[in-house]
Amino acid sequence: MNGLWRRSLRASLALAPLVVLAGCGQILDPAGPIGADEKKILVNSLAVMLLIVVPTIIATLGFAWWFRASNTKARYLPDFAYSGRVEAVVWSIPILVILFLGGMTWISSHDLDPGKPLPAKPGVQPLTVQVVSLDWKWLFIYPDQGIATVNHLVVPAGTPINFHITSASVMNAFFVPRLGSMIYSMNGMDTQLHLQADKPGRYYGRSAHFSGDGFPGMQFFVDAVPAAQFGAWVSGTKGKGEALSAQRYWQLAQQSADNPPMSFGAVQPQLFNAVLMQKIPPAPGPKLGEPDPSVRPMSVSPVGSEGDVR
Ligand SMILES: [Cu+2]
Repeated sequence: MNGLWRRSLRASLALAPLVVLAGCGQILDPAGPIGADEKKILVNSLAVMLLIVVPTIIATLGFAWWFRASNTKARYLPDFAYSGRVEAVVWSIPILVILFLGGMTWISSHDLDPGKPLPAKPGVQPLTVQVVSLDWKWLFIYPDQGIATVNHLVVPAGTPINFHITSASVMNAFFVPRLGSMIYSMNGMDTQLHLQADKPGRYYGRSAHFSGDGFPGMQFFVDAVPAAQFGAWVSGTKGKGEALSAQRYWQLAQQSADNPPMSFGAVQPQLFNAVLMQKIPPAPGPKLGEPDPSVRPMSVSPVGSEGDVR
């Protein structure tokens, strides 16, 4: 038992840096204005809280040392019951911190409202991307360009991107850590999010809300490229390969896991609205209580054996 405990402790210690690198490392290395502002809030609120935590820890150690039994210079007050001055310090500092953190949250929540468009530099046209979370992949529709991709997003760097996000099935969360602002995708709802990548680069994105069997594979890359290269990518994709008709969309919406990136050279107009208004019926979603064998082979222990939780 001791050995097992020590082994699992060692395993979790070994994994800790990986967890930090995978999640927080990306958030602490923002690549756009929203991500940068969110990092600033994170660091500022940490600093405000440390302003309380550090003096409290020092004072605790200091008091314990000063009022030790062998210190004859410390005043001994066995009947001490109340001090107005101590009460004032103990209550006023937390109240100030709450006011300060609350004020910071109020201001930044309005500043970073996901529905608020980002300012575009003169001559830069913001890009609209419609996002649909399917079982279990991301569909990105470029309505103005008339193309679509799956599990791969190409955007021009330095250009504000207006995302319209919905889900064809259960709830998911759209999250590109280095660009900022995780936001939910929900069936029948048009969630808006405005992000921008400042520099060309490849940024990791994923679903951040568990949505069933194929959830681990709901990952994608955002390739931010110079504006000219984006134009070339659009014309290289447009009119080539498959078209995303309503029928093809219905096929795509069926459950499948670990989908490689793909693109469509044409998209049926108003497809996003048809999904949103549920003119196309919602995708199946995870089945409760039974693993879906169509998703991928899964090792399922026979009913009644160890590990069966029903
Ligand atoms: Cu949640």
